[in-house]
Amino acid sequence: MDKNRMANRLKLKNTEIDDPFWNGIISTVRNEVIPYQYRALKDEIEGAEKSRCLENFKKAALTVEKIRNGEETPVYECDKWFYDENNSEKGAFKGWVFQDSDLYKWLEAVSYSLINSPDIKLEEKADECISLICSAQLDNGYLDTLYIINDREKGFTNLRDYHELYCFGHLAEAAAAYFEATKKTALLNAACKFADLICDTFGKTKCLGYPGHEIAEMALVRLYRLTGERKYLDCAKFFINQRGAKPFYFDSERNRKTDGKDYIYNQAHLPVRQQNEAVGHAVRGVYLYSGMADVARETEDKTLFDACERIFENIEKKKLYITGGIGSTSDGEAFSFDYDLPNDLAYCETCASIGLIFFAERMLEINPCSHYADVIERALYNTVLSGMAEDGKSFFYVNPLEVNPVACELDSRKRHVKSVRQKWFGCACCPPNLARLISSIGSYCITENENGIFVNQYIGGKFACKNAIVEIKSDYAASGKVKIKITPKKRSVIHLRIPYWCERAEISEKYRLEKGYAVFETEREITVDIDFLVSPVLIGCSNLVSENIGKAAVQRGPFIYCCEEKDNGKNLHLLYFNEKTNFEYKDGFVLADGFRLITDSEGGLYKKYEKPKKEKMKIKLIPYYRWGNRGENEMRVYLNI
Ligand code: FUB
Ligand code: ZN
Repeated sequence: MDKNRMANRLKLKNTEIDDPFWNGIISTVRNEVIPYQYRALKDEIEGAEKSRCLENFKKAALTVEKIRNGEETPVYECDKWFYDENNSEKGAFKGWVFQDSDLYKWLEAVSYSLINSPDIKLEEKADECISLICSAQLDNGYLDTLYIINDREKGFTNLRDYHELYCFGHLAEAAAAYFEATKKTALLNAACKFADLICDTFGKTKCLGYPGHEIAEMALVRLYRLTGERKYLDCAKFFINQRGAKPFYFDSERNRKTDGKDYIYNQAHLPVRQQNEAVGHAVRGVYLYSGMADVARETEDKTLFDACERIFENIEKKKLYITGGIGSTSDGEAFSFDYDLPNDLAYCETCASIGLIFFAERMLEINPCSHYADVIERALYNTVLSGMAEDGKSFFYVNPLEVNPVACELDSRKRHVKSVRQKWFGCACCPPNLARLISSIGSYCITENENGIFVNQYIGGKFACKNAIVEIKSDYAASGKVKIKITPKKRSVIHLRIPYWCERAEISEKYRLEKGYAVFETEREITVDIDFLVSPVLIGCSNLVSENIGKAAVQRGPFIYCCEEKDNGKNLHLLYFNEKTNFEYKDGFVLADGFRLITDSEGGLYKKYEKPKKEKMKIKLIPYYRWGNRGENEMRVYLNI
């Protein structure tokens, strides 16, 4: 860990995005997704699964009022992950145990949106929600509507499953963001009060537990950075160091003794410094690894950082889909074994790719190397964007690379795969996560340190770094052309990422190559013209991925392409690329030379082998993130070759 090389992302308020590709997406999130999610939280969307989120906060606020008035409050069971009319009483908590986090994520997205686009009405709505949240907090700082409504005695008794530390993490993230956006302190005070209680509850001589679903670790570091309260960092470190310690805490809290294998799901099977591989529930994993990277940086803990590097390498080299998706199996929404990357059964939760971006961004800041930013780009332009419809009104939770609507309906192994985006989900973790990432995308473009700046994502806009103003005019998404004006305040080393897909880059300034960046120094204002020559290419996959032998995909710039039934007819498995294909690029589509096998069902299911008959065709491909916007149909990323 070289402190001199470490860099920081810019604060969102110092960035102003203006980009032909991203403007539309950001305004869809601001004008459609954020208001839509507010209505979803209030259960106002017809035909969508109920959220019950605000309803729970109201019930909790009422309970708190009763407690303060010395009135009796009912006790309900706290023994499930999900509560509805059928399995719980009327006055009890409803929804998933982590339902509170949806409101926190919405508030975080709102905060980022307010930073770049002030909106008094939206801020008023957020303030109302915040005052509701504050009125649902117990006097000792505890804040989780499930336990406040159902049974306060049970708080912190099922850390493995029931998510109160996860909800705290999202509360803290939202609180820090809302403070940064508005300087208002109500939510931050609530988060700190809960954080103080957590610090008083957990520790070497106190409760030895840690979160079953990680995020509190990185949230505590964020609170520490904002408030300077050292105990928040110490608590994050404690949680990380306790994971996998024996006796397993998750055993102790349920009075049993196991070999800990089950805790792979929670990344708690081994102490984190002994972990070499990304395992278990994918979102949990990348949130933990992000927290580990934060703590490693703040405490200069090399062994912890080494574990982060090993795990990142394992993901990047063996567990990452071409689309930037992670988590190959629906069994536990989890990472699978190395090179197990099925296309049709893939889980690839939108949240998992978002979490991967958090992890990669932290690694990039600690050790600026372009491959971290490459992973961010891969996840962002493909799986993350695919999580939302172009109109911002429906969402994917699971992002497979191959879909046949009939199979989704009839094959129970594919029940998790939806062939059209959904209006909302009872378990609605992904849409608000997507909203908070897209609304804060400005802070993922550039990192800086004392010596210079690193341009990591070529998104257009104006960026006020400490030692330079950087203005980017970008047509990166469409043509790979970018113009960057840099006005330094002192001599600065400029690093421009050469994207992983770029075979030939033309950069108007003379540069040397260093860790994947084109590097040069300047002390005067300069304008650099960049042309990352973009053309469609066929991409092969390691033959250790058994699924993709004899197959290829198409990539153009940062986008992975896919083939849809709408453009190519049914039975996409019959299509072959011509390996010597020419490509045409027209109106956002790529056209490739290929063949279609002529269907041969007449002779029955089995017959003497004959060379298959093919007919030539032009295969039409659309960027993966845009699939499923024209009705239900088959889709494939990899085709035969
Ligand atoms: O458990 C909370 C969230 O719900 C997870 O992060 C998602 O994977 C979904 O299971
Ligand atoms: Zn999710």
